[in-house]
Amino acid sequence: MLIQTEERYQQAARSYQEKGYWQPWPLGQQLRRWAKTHGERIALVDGEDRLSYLDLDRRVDAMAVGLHRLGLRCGDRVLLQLPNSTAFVVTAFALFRLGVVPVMMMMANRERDIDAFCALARPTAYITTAAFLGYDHRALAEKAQERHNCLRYVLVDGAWTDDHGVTCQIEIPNATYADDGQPSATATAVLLLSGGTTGTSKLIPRTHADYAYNARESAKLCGFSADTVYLAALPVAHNFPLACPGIIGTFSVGGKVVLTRSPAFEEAFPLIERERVTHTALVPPLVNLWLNACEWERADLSSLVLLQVGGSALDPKLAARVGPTLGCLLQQVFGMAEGLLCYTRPDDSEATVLHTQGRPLSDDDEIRIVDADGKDVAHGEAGELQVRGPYTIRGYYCAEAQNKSSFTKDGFYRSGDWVRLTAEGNFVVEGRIKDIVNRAGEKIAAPEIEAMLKAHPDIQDAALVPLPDEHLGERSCVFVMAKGATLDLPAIRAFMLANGAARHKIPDQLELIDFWPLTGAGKIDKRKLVAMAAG
Ligand code: OOB
Repeated sequence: MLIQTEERYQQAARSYQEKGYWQPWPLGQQLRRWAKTHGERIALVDGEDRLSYLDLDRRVDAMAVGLHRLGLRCGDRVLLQLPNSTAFVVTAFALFRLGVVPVMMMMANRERDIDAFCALARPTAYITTAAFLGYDHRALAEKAQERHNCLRYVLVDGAWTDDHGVTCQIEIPNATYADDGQPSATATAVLLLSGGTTGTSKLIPRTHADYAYNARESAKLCGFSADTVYLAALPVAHNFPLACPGIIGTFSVGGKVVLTRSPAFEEAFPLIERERVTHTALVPPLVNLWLNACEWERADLSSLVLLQVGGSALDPKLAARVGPTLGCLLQQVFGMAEGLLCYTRPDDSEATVLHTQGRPLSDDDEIRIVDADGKDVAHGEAGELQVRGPYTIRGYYCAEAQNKSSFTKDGFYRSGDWVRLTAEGNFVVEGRIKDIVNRAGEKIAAPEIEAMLKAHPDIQDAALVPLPDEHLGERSCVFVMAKGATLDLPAIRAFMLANGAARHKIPDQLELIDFWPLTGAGKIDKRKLVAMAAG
């Protein structure tokens, strides 16, 4: 059975190569090719920093040589925790060039996530910045190093401090990386974080070839060209601004990437005006903030051509305000770090763009919509979306047991999303069957939080559910069966922070409960809990 699956995969891989989806160059090499073609054109703008394609390629070389001298080697994993910055882009591409695989951490990740990533990926280095938004990231990394002996190096703001306290810059100016020891294009390029549906973290291995295809094909679909100015407003460690088409897609066509530390309109609007931004990507709660800000902010946003919105459900009423307020096209994006991307097309009808989540990027995306028994539903009926294709993973990183439940025997990813197809073949996301809270596009795995809270001495049992929220789309509400003592939200917050939880995973609301409503199968009935919280 396993051999058959492997053979089928090899067959599919060959066809992706023959069709030109998977090119033979790893991402570090791709950047060299783009630098050759686009030379002096501006690739990256970060504040007053402006790098041409050639500048960027040189910086990436200088960083790759430095990291190599330090001892990082093809196949090693590292934790990468940097804000939207030139340093992120240079470091990520230097790692790609070396074949060192970054775990694309969010700035919000704290001890608990770090411990999970270290246990899974055994990273040799932690690359971070001294401080961000008032938080001491250097200390976070140094303490992680004390707990995990796999972490040989902590790199802070491009420098490394040795055992004698001597600090040296990593980049070796004017050095050229010889491109020996290069990764194969089908090797893993990055480990993306999974939204997660279980108690344990999962990492998503994307290969150089599939990720480059993901970005290039998205750029084509979105009409990106050398004239594109892409604002990376969402956190760039996320798949959406990184490769859908995002930074990598913009580079693939010779466009210009503009970085902003925060997606807040106060920072983004002046940049859009100054750099004449044409494309950007947001999650729905930010769209709401931007559109409201347009009512009083007098910024010139007339350069905008297309606003991509995805990550969580977009209210059609909000969607309808985008065109009239921003004067640009809207695109709905229904994607997942595991692979599959669905886009509405720039030439779709207004009804399609406002009311559907588009259709798959690739002709070779294989889609199934199935019922609870795994049988295909009739056309137009809702069911779980399963997918297999040229840029969708066939398994999580080192997670054999998980993979048995997250993938079908024939290699389809069970998305956990509940969808239906319209007559025109566009998806409508109706809901989901996975146990998460989608809080402003950030996915929170309910079992992870529940397990953490059950370790609290005053908590007998806990269940996390999503509640509709005007600002966040969904907020997290925890139902707790307490062991007598009075328990409140500040106590839960303090407990979770002390346990190294990321801030956004702390529940927004607490409900105390004396007995659980149960389903017929005897499980906690989360639908009932949602109804109870709604009053
Ligand atoms: C994006 O990726 P992830 O991995 O953070 O989350 C994926 C999940 C999907 O399975 C779905 O449950 C939800 O996020 N989702 C949406 C959605 N887009 C994503 N739910 C409703 N409507 C949408 N438009 O979120 C992501 C990755 C690449 C591009 C865009 C988003």
